[in-house]
Amino acid sequence: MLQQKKETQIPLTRYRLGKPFVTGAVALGESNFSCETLSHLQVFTSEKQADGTVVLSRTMTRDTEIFGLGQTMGNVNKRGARYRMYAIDDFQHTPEKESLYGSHPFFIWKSKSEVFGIFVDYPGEVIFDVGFSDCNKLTITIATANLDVYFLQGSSLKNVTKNFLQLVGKPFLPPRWSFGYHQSRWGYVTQQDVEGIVAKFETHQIPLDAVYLDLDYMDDFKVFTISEERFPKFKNMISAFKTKGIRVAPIIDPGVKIEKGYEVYEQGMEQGFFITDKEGKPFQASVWPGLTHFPDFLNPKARAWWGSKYKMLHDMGIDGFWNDMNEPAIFYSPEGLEKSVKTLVDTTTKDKNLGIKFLFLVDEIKKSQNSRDDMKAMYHQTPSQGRVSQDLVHNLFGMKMAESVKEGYDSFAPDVRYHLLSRSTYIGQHRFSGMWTGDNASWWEHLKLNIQHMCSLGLCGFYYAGADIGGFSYDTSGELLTRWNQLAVYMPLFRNHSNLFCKQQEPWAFDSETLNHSRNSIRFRYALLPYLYSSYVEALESCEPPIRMLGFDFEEDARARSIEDQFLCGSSLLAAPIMVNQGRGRVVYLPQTHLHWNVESLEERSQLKVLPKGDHYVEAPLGASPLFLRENAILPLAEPGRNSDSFGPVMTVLGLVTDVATFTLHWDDGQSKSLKEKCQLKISVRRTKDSLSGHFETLAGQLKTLPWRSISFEIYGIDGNVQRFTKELV
Ligand code: MIG
Repeated sequence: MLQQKKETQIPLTRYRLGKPFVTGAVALGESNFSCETLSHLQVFTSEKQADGTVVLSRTMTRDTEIFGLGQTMGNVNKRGARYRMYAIDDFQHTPEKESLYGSHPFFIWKSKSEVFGIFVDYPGEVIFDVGFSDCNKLTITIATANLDVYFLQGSSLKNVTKNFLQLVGKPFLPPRWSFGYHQSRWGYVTQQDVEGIVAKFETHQIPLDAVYLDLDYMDDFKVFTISEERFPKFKNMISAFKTKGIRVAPIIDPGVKIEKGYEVYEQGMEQGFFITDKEGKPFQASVWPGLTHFPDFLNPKARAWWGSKYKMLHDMGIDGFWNDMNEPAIFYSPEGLEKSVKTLVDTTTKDKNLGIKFLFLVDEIKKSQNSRDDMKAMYHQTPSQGRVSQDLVHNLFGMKMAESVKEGYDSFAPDVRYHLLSRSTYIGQHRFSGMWTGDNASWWEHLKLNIQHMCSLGLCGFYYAGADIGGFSYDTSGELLTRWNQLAVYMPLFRNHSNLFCKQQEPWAFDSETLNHSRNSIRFRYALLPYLYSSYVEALESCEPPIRMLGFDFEEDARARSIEDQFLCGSSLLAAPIMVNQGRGRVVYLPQTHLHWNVESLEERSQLKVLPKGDHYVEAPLGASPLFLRENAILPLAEPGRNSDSFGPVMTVLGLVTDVATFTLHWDDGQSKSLKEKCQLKISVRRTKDSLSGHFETLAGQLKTLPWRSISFEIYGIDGNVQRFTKELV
């Protein structure tokens, strides 16, 4: 079924095999690219296997690097390992894990002679063997003969990424408060707990934008209910917080408790909105509330119904949510558990002397958790292909759940920007949802993973993302928290979260030194907020991820492309945080001249030094984190207040300028989609042989809507000397 060649605007081609499921990943209309059959794909050999799978393969040259694949373990350069796209709730993010919560089957092939992108749009299992089994071979195994493969031609990483975002759409813009500091913990059980936490931020004079509610705010884990016992004045709490500029984000779990009289259950049953089993009866499995049914987010009517449920929370003043357990996560299905128990009983009855068999039995019960058999036993009702097994569209569950929020808001609050984190994600979901990286651990290794995840996710379109600061599982130390805060100040999502079973990890939960370091980092975050927010807004246009690997900007520099423990934040900053216990310094590679600031606190800016391109050992005592500002770039720094709505009147502009540097500040009311009170201020600094000057120009809107009244320039020259001068804005 060869289609005729179309006038392509973007250098990309879709190669189709069979009748693929429409995932919704692609946002661009077909008329904008050419379409061919898979057999025409030239860069990869495609082969249909006897078992119905399709294998794409290609030999990698010695210099081939592979980037992308989103939320997977290991390096930013994905070569040398295997990855499996099949969303799973696995909280042990150890190096050998091939699947995590998200599925992002997009990568960029980069070698001396070629740069191109490949997106395998298939929502079931896809395995990428990137030089793992054969070190020179990239093999993609797709569990179907119905799929779309998009080939994106390009000339650079930047260019391929940009084209990819034309195809799958631009990321969403969350509200401004999404860029503030967020405190969370599974374990703020009562209203008093939550109020106590918020009060502590005031006592310790630490800015705060949001606090999260985990499972315990619900009545008996019933989604879209609120426990009157534990949160007797829920609504009052929300509005009291809101007057202080603090938002609340409750967790939303998809499992609906099977309970007569419970509204969500009754409505779902009445209208047939739940996922069904083989016989067509609602599928049952156990999650937090015990036995539950799962909404069928692939059915548009069910999705609309679920989306409308968020209105109850919106009406109370809540516009932030985190959709959890949406891989979907399953503790067990009665059938699955029965099978495991039977094996246990049978084996132990027959054999009283187990020996090595015991080791298999230890894992037997675990087999019923998140089992593939259960996914195969679940059925969606889809508009395009009727009844479809969950297993075949598995990776869409989280995306379609998030889409329900988007559709809900479109209908009941169309101009409101919501804050949304989703645990499970698929390509394209970034158009209407953010994400967090799930249950990491309080391990030093997960600091580096945080960077690697963010760099890989950015290439796949996920700009609004972040990891649990301090680590979700296990006890964290004050030092680990300090270093994590120093790293995460640059990430769009800046949230401290931990689980019920570990030590508390709020800024004050350790010693006074940790408290001071945390306060410094969080205040520094607020100083950066106008920069981060503006960079995010710019990124939506430029398609340059707000957090990216060095190789993205310095593509011709092989050394830069190999760096896994430094990253770029926006167009001005390079961060090289300390990521080892007791580390008091590190080697940093600079791909060009930078101004080095060992950030201790916002106010401490006396030791800044100009460093040339190359390797440097920089010291960083526990309270300090190495930051680098590019030559001919400037960094706006605000005076932090209580939250993302309160800043002091002076904006400092720090820079290393040898020629010209500009930065455009983007600001608006922070909450409307229509960007009310939008203002764009272009700030520039110019150095000539005998003068240095600062300028500003309003590109859009009115200066009076900005919180700033003057700009205080602090500009370094290549000789390391600084000049300071101030300009009034109004
Ligand atoms: O199985 O709601 O990733 O952030 O605190 C644990 C309790 C369920 C997993 C989420 C985590 C959340 C936790 N949830």
